[in-house]
Amino acid sequence: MPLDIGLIGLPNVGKSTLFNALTKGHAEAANYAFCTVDPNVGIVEVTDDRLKKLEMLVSPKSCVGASIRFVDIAGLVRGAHQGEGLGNQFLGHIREADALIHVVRCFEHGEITHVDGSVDPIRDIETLETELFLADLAVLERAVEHLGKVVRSNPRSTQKLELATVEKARETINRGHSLRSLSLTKEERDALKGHQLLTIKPMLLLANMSEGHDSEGDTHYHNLKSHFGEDHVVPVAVGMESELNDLEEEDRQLFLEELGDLAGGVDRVVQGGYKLLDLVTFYTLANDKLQAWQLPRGMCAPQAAGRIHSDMETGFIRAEVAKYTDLIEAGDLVKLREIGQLHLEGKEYVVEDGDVIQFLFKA
Ligand SMILES: Nc1nc2c(ncn2[C@@H]2O[C@H](COP(=O)(O)OP(=O)(O)OP(=O)(O)O)[C@@H](O)[C@H]2O)c(=O)[nH]1
Ligand SMILES: [Mg+2]
Repeated sequence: MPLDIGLIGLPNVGKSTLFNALTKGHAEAANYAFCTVDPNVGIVEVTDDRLKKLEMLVSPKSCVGASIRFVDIAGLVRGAHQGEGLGNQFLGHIREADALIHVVRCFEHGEITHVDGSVDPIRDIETLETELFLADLAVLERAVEHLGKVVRSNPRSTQKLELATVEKARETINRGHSLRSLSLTKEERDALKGHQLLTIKPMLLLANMSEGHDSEGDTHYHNLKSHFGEDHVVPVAVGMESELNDLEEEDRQLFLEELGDLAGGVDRVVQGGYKLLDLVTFYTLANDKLQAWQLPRGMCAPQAAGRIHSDMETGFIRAEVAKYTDLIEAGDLVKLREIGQLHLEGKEYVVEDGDVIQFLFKA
């Protein structure tokens, strides 16, 4: 199951251009609002140096990287939660996303229309966040009403915790805070899962920068960083990044030099997503197939096995774990076993970034 990331933002800010840069695709991107109507979906394999080194070491028959599914939706406008623009119905397309990338226009360009007439990233973020808040509020109001009836008719209902949690969430939104800011127990988090709320999703801000600008000297980017914190904002010259895909190698190098510290934007988006979601990567080698997988940090070996197949989680017996650096140093798994660095781990083992794991499970 790839990681699922939804691209959101006001109309005409560069979401589809970013989608094309990420997926090397050709979704329509043009200078008018609501250019995108049907969502674009693309799956991208994550570039991973460790996977390349492991592949060279073990020469498997096949090698599969971890992947991310990007969904590019229509621009949202003020009133989207009430069905303005195309927004409302399209919010549905990102309800299942694991995380959101909010594309914010920082680039100045007289000919590219801005729906609100000027470039003002902080205002734009507030406009969009308000729509997400109101969309969540509508879902929560309905849930409180429905669950309230269920619990009143059966005071011993198992949905009591769910009602208390949706009430708590509604209160948070009413106080003007996103659900991201709410600290929840695992049970409460599970209780909210089915409601597919939007402001609970981790969100990365992507500052779409003017080309030829060094990011540090850009006032819009600077404001965003000081307002939201450096880790939450990734600067990318989206227009230039999308053009890179169509260039010959020599021109590419020239282009990258011109991009200066903004180069490598697409990789930074992926890295930013991993950091935001606090993911680790682990590797498996089975049936001559080397594969990379993503897992939220802190998860145990059976849950890692569950990423591959649910039967492997339920039937989990133990895991044989090699540390990436040990394996590269030793040269192969047989040698690693000989020197006692292949570790047998049980159900409680917390998977670490870079682990190469073989699972033993009851079929
Ligand atoms: N100068 C400049 N233009 C850009 C940049 N990114 C996108 N554009 C242009 O802005 C216009 C809108 O880009 P899209 O990618 O279609 O925007 P969108 O957010 O998908 O728009 P909707 O689908 O209408 O919501 C296009 O003409 C792009 O070429 C950028 O970084 N710099
Ligand atoms: Mg678009």
